[in-house]
Amino acid sequence: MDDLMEKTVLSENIKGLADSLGIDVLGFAEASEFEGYLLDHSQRRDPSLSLSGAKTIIVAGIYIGGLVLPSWDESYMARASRLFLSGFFNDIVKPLEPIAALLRKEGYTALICDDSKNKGSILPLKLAAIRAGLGWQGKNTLLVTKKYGTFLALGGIVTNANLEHNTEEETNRCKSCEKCQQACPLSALEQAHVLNREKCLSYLLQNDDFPEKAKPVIENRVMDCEICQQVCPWNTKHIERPLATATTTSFQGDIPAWEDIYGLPQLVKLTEQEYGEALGHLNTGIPYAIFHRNVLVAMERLQ
Ligand code: B12
Repeated sequence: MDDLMEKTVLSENIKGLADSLGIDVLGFAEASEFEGYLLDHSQRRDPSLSLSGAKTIIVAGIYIGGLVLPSWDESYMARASRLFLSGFFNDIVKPLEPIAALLRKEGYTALICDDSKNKGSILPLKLAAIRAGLGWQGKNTLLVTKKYGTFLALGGIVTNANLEHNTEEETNRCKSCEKCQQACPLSALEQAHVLNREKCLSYLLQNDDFPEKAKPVIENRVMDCEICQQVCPWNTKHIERPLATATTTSFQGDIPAWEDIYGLPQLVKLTEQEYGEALGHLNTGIPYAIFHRNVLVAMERLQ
């Protein structure tokens, strides 16, 4: 097989495999552009993610729009983001393993971006997704797609296989809309497309210092904030009527159990060990002390 043919066949095989794995979107970005970025071995970067010799970044997205806790608008229920509930908090790993295995079987390298294991080894997935043609960057900084809005968890594989790279990026369709910027209660998006993370509630909920001024806006959120996604017009249809996809369907089977766990009175009683048993499979890396602190803050308004 000549090189061109091999590239087409392998690209198609990967897309077919992704479909069968329940991956909702997949694209190929040229790797060279990311090289300087990833070879910067500052404290935040992991040398094992070095892009030397890499030709493609495969970017995958899994729709998480249907992952909503039942009755989370009730005061006693905790609220957590779709991303938190999805199990792909840092990035998608498990569903990408068969694709990495296929690449390796064909003699190529394949490194799955796994920030939960390699703390700080960051492949900029939103940018890679845009280069791979999956969507555009919203003013809330997130990847927005016509079909799934912002409700996609992303993951990536760095490989030396030369696949069919996307050449045309999506048009940015945010136009003059500033709803996400206006809705953020802590003004974390004052500048469009730039997140001031010290002001982002999702960030504050993951860190040691929780400022007093953030308390009135936490409401029943114990993990992550979705305000800038809830107001996004591209998400309206998903909030009203989420699509049924492989991930949504498999999650829905578990809902009664989730409802038992996610009441604030139940959450506050979890010991560190029980927290690991109940929520460890979500693989968020959020320490128990921080989770427990969030539950206590969320409960302050119930008193
Ligand atoms: C750490 C992290 C956070 C942190 C800090 C984010 C930050 N910007 O500092 C916090 C906790 C705040 C956070 C919050 C959220 N996150 Co987050 N986060 C990540 C994670 C793990 C790493 C991102 C990161 O720190 N990057 C470093 C920053 C600085 O990089 P960056 O924003 O991509 O920008 C850099 C590049 O663009 C680069 N760059 C700029 N120009 C160029 C040009 C070239 C050529 C190159 C190579 C690079 C480059 O420079 C920038 C600065 O270094 C990613 C997963 C991943 N691997 O990407 C998820 C991720 C970005 N998060 C995600 C989500 C969903 C969220 C939340 C919405 C959570 C929620 N509530 O559901 C909120 C977002 C709020 C918001 N409006 O952004 C999703 C995004 C999905 C999507 N549709 O876009 C991701 C991809 C995780 C996932 N599993 O899907 N997150």
